[in-house]
Amino acid sequence: MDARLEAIRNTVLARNPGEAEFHQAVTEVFESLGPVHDRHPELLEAAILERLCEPERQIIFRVPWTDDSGRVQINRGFRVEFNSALGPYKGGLRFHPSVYLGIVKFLGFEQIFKNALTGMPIGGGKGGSDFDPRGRSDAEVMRFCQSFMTELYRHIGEYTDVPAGDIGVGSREIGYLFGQYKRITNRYESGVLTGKGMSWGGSLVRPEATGYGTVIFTQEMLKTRGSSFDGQRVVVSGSGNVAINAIAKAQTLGASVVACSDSSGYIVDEAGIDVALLREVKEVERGRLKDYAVRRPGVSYVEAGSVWDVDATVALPCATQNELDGDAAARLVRNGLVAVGEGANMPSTRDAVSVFQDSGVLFGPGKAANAGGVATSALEMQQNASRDSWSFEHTEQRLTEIMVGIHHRCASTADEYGDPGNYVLGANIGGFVKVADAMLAQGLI
Ligand code: NDP
Ligand code: 2IT
Repeated sequence: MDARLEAIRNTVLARNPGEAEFHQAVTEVFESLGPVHDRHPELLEAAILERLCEPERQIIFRVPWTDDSGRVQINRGFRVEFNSALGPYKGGLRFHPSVYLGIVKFLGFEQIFKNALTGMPIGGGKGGSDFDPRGRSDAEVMRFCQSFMTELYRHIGEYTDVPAGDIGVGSREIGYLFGQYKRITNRYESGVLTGKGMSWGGSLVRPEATGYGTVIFTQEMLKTRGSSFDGQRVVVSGSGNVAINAIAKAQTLGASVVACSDSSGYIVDEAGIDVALLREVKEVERGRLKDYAVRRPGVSYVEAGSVWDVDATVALPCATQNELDGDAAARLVRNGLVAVGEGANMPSTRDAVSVFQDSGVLFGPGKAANAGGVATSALEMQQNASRDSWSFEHTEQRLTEIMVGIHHRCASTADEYGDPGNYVLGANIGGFVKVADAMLAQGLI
């Protein structure tokens, strides 16, 4: 890392002790930015990096609610409003027991660059709670969401901060959150949340967008080697919103998707995953992958274990951060891996990224490859602002153009900085330059 940047990075780490994931995300971005500061020393003068690493505002709040047995439960809520140089803060809410400030900040920090890469007018933010929705009734989830919004509503708004879903937050949770926002404010402010239901302001393609976009980005990478998804053997981690839609899209492009996982284990389905059955088990019944294996002949279920033990030519990690380490990366590479598209945020450890890059595997980092979700959220905001709704075909076309555009921006930036094919460098510099320009133009704020 450039010595000037390393000094700033060390100060950021010291100012934010114990936030390992935030440290990791900052370090990875800083490792790419030396050459930009050689060309633009004025960025150092204006302390752009120090400002970028300090969120504009961080909100931490108590979320009290009662469970079905009448017991009082207390969770912690977060919203980190990281950077508004390009537009209102935009980013999802994560409900998972592992959530703490370090995870919300890593996600919010990544979101700044991702959102810049989309070319849409959106700043970066993220939020969530350590609430675990697993095993909770609908009524409990609703009471939790209502309590969460009872604090959050004063901080968000169409022109201020626009949350959406992430792990543990899908259309059900967005519905309860929106209902409570409307009730407290007495405003039908569609653009305050994205990922809404289709009959009340949502956008077609938003549910599919992250998974579809990840596959479109990966297909663009494959094209640079004269290849495509057709005939690839694909392994996907996770079996939530991003994973299921990545599986569906990869299959329509001719790939054979043979494995996916949840936090309990993974399935191997050599005949190709049956997406309709997977949706039934995971989305309708909110069940476990084990149930899929029970219902479909010829499928094996491996309890615990790592889905990355299954050979693949294309890997799409779509579950969570740091789920794919250096050893798993080396094993995949030895067994014929050609490309990785990150549907999740920071799923590959720094060791894994090095293994992929050193061995010439096409590697699409999350902040580029999974930007289709937030980009389609911005399309939802556009439709809400004009009180319009677009067709599936039109919206999917827009998503495709945006993903092809992000790929182009990453590839051409990597070329410009003398490291062709390095999408990590391209994404970090491409996103950073846009945000830094806007911050310089807007003065010291
Ligand atoms: P979902 O909640 O729909 O699904 C998450 C999936 O990942 C589940 O299969 C879950 O398994 C698994 N998972 C979650 N946490 C862990 C863990 N700690 N260990 C192992 N498996 C885990 O979330 P999404 O599909 O929306 O999100 C997946 C990833 O994609 C996240 O990294 C998210 O930040 C990222 N992302 C999401 C976007 C979106 O639009 N939703 C946009 C861009 C990125 P289980 O059910 O067992 O918990
Ligand atoms: O990580 C992400 O980009 C998301 N969870 C989606 C954010 C959004 O505002 O749609």
